Amino acid sequence: MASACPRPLFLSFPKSPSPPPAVPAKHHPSTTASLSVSTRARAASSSAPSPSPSPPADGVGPAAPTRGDVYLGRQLAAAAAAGAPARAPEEDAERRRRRKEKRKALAKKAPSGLACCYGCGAPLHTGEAGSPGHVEPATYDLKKRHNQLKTVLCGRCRLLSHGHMVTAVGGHGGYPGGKQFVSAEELREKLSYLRHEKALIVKLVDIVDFNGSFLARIRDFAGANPIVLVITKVDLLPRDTDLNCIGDWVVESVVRKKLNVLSVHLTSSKSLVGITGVISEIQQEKKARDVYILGSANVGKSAFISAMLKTMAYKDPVAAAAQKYKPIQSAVPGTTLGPIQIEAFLGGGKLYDTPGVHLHHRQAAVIHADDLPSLAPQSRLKGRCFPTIMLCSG
Ligand SMILES: Nc1nc2c(ncn2[C@@H]2O[C@H](COP(=O)(O)OP(=O)(O)O)[C@@H](O)[C@H]2O)c(=O)[nH]1
Ligand SMILES: [Mg+2]
Repeated sequence: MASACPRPLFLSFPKSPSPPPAVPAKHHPSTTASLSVSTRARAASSSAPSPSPSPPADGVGPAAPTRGDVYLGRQLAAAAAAGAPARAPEEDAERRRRRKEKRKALAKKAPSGLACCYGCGAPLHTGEAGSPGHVEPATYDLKKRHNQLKTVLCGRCRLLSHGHMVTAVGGHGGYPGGKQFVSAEELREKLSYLRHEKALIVKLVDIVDFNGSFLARIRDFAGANPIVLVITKVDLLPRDTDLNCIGDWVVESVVRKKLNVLSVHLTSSKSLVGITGVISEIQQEKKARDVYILGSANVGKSAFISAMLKTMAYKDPVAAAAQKYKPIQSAVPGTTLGPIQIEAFLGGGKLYDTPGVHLHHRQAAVIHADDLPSLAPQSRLKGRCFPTIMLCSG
């Protein structure tokens, strides 16, 4: 598949409805089909079984309807014609339940008026010192007076930006060590509104730990929204790696995992490889929707946003301005604690950095935060070939 593509680092899925490994979400063939079926079904239900068609009033014989029957029949027919509730009560209850669930999920989206730290997305406060979002009262008051709360970095983010490892997320999928202010489950909940939004999802996967960081149940977060798959940190692959082969392998893996994506990109936020390709794909597919960068913790979401803004800043003054207040990136997972809205596009739609999803099987869940930076690869990995021992029978 990769060899058929014009660009080596951008693997687009076939946009035909033939039995492709992954069907382009923008065509949504299955969605369209089900929509037309349900429309037809509704039309049929409103027209067809008009309740007890009234027999001719001038019928004769013993089976002739009484005047009362005729009256009742007419009343029912009139009610059906006026669009009286044709749905079963269970169907109504189900609809109501779904609408309530959607309203509840959307309420979890942080209100736009709430001031959050631009580094981690935690709401700003002057309460418990050391907790995410904490700011000195004097600074808070001054910035609030000048309407500049959007430019405030919380105390924890200041430490993180100077290389300190400050943990904040605990529990199942979080990691041990330090004070844990938020649980991994609470962070996951913060993303639950997303499946009800109309958005373009950019899903990030770390090439150094592809299966571990893949975030298997992405549709739980993304709903039916289209997904662009971005593989990060390719600068860490051994020097002679054939990226076309890696691309083929990624596409095969995605097909095996039964995930529908628009395209696959191999990128590095450090060397900026492949970033331009993702930007043009996003610009083409976002269609005035918001763009959400999703992925498990530490795959490089905040670094990817920085790389995007840096690349876009050459042409886009809005992206250039957004560069000043970028989300913090750090080797400690759980840096980003709430969706961070970034004004990055000239033509409408916002870019969102999101809290990483913590997975209990990743090394961060068992290794102390202080030891994590020494385990994170800093330079290219070196390939090793081990001799294989052939066992001959007989
Ligand atoms: N070598 C390399 N490191 C990266 C890249 N992207 C991110 N990182 C590092 O991975 C760690 C996690 O990055 P971050 O953006 O904070 O991850 P997030 O939790 O997904 O937002 C940081 O130490 C980054 O410097 C990349 O493309 N190449
Ligand atoms: Mg982050």
